[in-house]
Amino acid sequence: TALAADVARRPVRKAGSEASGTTDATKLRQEILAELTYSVGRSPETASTRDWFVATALAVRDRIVDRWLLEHAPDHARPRKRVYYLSLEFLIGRLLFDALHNLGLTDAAREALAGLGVELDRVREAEPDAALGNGGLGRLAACFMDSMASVGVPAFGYGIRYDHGLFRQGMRDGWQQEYPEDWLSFGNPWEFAHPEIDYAIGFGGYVEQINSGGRAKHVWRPAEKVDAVAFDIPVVGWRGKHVNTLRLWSARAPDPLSLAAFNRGDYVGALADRVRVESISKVLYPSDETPAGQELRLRQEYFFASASLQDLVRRHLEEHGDLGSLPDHVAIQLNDTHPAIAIPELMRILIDLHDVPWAEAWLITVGTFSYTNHTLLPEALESWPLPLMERLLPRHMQIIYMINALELETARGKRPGDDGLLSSVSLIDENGGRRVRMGVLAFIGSHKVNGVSALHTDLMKQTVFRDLHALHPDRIVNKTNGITFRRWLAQANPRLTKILIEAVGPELLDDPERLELLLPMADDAGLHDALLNARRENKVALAKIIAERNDVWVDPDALFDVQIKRIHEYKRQLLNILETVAVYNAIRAQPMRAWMPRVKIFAGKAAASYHQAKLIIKLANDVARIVNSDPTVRGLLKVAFLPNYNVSLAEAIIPAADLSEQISTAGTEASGTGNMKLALNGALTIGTLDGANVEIRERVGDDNIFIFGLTAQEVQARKQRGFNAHAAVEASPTLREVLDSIRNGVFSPDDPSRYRGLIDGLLDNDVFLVTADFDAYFDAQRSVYRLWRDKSAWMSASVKNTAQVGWFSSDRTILEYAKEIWNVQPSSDLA
Ligand code: B1H
Repeated sequence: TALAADVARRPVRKAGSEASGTTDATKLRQEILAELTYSVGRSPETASTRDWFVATALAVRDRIVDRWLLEHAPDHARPRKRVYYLSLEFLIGRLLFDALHNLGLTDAAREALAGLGVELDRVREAEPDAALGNGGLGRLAACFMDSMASVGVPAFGYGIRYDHGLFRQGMRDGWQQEYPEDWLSFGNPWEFAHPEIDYAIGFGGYVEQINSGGRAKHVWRPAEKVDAVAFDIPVVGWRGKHVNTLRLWSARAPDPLSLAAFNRGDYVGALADRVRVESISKVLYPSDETPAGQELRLRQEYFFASASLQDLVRRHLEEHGDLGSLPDHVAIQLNDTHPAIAIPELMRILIDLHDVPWAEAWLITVGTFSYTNHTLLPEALESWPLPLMERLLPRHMQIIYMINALELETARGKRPGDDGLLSSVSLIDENGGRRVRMGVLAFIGSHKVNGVSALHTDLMKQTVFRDLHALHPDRIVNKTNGITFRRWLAQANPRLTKILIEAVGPELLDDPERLELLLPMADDAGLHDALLNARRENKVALAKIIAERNDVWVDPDALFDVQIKRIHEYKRQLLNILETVAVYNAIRAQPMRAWMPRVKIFAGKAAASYHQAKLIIKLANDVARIVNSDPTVRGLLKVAFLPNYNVSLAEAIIPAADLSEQISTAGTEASGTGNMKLALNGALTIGTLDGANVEIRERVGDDNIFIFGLTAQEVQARKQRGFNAHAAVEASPTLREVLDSIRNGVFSPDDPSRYRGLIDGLLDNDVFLVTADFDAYFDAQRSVYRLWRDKSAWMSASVKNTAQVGWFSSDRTILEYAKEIWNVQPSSDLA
């Protein structure tokens, strides 16, 4: 176009100085064009949507970098205490709207691109969804990065730059198929490669004892070395006030190839070592709540923990000169036990490399580290076999034995003769092959240990860490999870956000607890209408996605009932499917009754090796096929399992949800964060008293949430008594009919015995008490219908949800960590 040609004729590399006086959109347009020309190497006429995305991202990145460099300039005021958030997962998703929104550039970017004939929303979708995480734990790390930059906590996130994130989920005949994910295949415009920032990471070998000036010194002689290379992504906070760094490590072989092998003509062999070494950062373990247990995973954990510690120790020494002051300037947060090997690694660095005596090194270590526990499920508690640890990390194993000996001595002093206590707090698990318990290591190496919801923290004290808690009664604290409202409200749901800002003012964007100002308007018919219209548009958009992906037509006026999360038996998607079948049976029994139209929406991935979870996906799809095509149902009940759940799909589903399914067996879901996102967007929760649901109920009030089922205590008691599913089924004709129909192949006519094992297993050993909670859940769903029928009552409850969950902002969570765990001052407090 003439316009594009005109602007392209005078591109500017840095428009900042030259374009003063022009509007933000004009300036941004010039910057985007300059990037398109000089960085992407394309003209506007030939640029693809992806090219436009890259150009836009680079232009926005430039704006972030200016602030970033300012803050990290060497002559900047004396550095404040920093937080290092160590996590094997950062589920960051797409970043363009994060950056635009936080910089206040969304409208300018829309206008800038429109002037070039390009649509911002299409550009947004050209960005790959960075899935460097499994689920809640990884998404929490991403929300925390946003909040730390927003409240002004100086921080680095440290993780791994996986070449391949969480697998892409496809469906074949309703069965999950895993395909490799390839987010980096077209480059990543947000990152800065720093090949010059690299650290050698050792593995294997042996430990030599040498005599140095009369003192025994240990020298680890690793057999293998891998280089960790830094890639930095700037993380800009709200209103661009502060920029932190997400530093991800990539593995690089010290020797790119074996020339000897190459010269022999062995081309594959020439590269073999490199491929083996670099496999460390190739792929994210898709395990979720079931630790992988493979050697490569342990290598990943040590690789990134060691690189991060070497990096932060170097920075600390440059700034402060001595390691004794480390806890004054550095707080390291361990996101679950996955990075816990950092504890003996810091001890090794202090003792072996800097000659710090043991006792002092231990004080420094405990003063620096803190640990977040995210699960109580026994199968998810990480432990490593001793022989593997001894082979891969011989020096760390010596240090772990020493830590253990000293800890047990202290325990013996406090509780003489209590052998049960000693074996429960020991770092070494002696039952069934000796293993190192990473939870114990993380606990005793930290000054604070936190759970992620009030209930979860209480249960931690009573169960997994009961004895450690008795020995260290001040160590466990609660930090209820949160979510970033910038992404999960403002970006994901602009229609709702607009209404809320009109109602309570734009200050909402700085302080979500202002949402409470909505309360007096909870019954306002005008507000209800506006909200209903916005929600309907969101539902139409989701209906379109469902039509495209599943070839299923759904009615936007039906109740959208959603369960979106990893597929796991404890999360009880099965319970939801059983209720779906019960409704189906009821419709078939009385086809002409006035059934309330409802859409059951499921999405989530199952770990590739988790057969039961994959069978549950298949069941959801089988039920969907039968129900959706049954003419007697007349479309009043629809079921859709949306494939490939990820952050972007969540952003489309959550604003369109009416009902949020949070139905885990009480005591199993540590917190949940999807529950917060859905309630914020006005969905009502149907849920158990589990995780953060408990605190959501406290805030929104019993009348505005559908709570059902056994409590955590009752679950414990039932299990102790020995729960009998047969009796529960006998007592519930509805449930019996449901189980019979599934078991007899009503939903799997092609393979009538497909679900026999599933149903018999449920009757034999109903680990997650699905049958025990069925009737209560079914009744709760009937209460949902009753309320849904009364539109204004429903909307009033919906407003009361949105209004009262502002507290679940991750800004609030981060301020609590800053004050009670890290002892850092956020800059929002300094002003
Ligand atoms: C959570 C995990 C997890 N808890 C092991 N534990 C993993 C465990 O790859 N692994 O080995 C991966 C992930 N993830 C989740 O954390 C909890 O289930 C949620 O309830 C909680 O909201 C979330 C954030 O705290």
